[in-house]
Amino acid sequence: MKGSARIHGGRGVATVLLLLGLLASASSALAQTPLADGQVVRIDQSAGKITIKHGPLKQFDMDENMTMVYRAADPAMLAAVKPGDKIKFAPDRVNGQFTVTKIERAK
Ligand SMILES: [Cu+2]
Repeated sequence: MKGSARIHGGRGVATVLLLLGLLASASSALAQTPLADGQVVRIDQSAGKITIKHGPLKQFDMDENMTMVYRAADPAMLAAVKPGDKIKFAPDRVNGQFTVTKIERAK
């Protein structure tokens, strides 16, 4: 039938998985920002702050490479990384403060 949305083979499966993934991330408020690449410069665990060197983050009008301090949404997550580590992190703005809501070591 003309105009019907027929799903073909593997591509259709990939599309469905992609949609499921989008739905899953949409349901989690913290997953709205994609993970950015960065490198840990400094960690101040007692203050719950981490200094990260990272590339442009257009969503925050950061147009070039920079090194800046982020608040950790949960100071405990700073224990998983150390200065020099390459990381993937989720930057967000919480109450006007740049905040990292997720950090993982880049593989
Ligand atoms: Cu920045």
